[in-house]
Amino acid sequence: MVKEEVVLVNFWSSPFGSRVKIALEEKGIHYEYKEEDIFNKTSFLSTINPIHNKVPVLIHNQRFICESLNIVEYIDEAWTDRSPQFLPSDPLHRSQARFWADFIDKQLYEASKKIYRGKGEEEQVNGKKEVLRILKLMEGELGEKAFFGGDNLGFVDITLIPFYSRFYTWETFGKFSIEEECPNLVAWAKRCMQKQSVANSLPDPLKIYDYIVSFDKYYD
Ligand code: GSH
Repeated sequence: MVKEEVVLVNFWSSPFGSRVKIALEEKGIHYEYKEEDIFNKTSFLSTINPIHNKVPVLIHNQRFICESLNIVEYIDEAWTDRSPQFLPSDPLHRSQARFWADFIDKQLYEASKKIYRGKGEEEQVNGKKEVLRILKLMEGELGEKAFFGGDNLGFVDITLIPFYSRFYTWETFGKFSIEEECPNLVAWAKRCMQKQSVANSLPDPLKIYDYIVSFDKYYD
């Protein structure tokens, strides 16, 4: 059997890259990890992701797949014989999972940046309000389920959980407690962290905090 080439090109702090790591680990796919310094990008990155020039990028047998959610879907489909399936088979449930993943993707990161990069108190307070609104909506969507995917980690879980390692930074900058505001969501996050795939893929929250305070570029 010919050995498959699976390489993840990523930057250690990236919540987007963590999604890909979780997906690969959940399916038990062996991969090589290549760190790309996003402050000093290689020309290789522009070859494998010419449109966005960002990480993560997955290389699978010399094909380049970009954009984290697109990569997670690719992994689900390219290794469809491996469980678990991240997206449900029912078209309605599939579209709902994609809807929530898209919602998180479009809103959470941008809102959270205002908490630690906001210019002035007003923007910071707005960022905090927006983050809590999003997290509360997600808590409502989770309801009584163990995971967004039901009994197993699914597409929405993989999309959202990487941000858990940023909760400490948001809370410290914003002076609030996510656990007080969204206890069920934090219980869900702790449940996710019990999975090896998640625990192995998320950066240390204190390291993220130190990293974010250590520079003022609009990068993270
Ligand atoms: N929508 C992209 C995804 O989901 O993969 C976002 C990727 C992204 O923003 N990556 C950051 C990056 O490569 C690292 S967290 N930044 C470098 C840059 O913006 O030039």
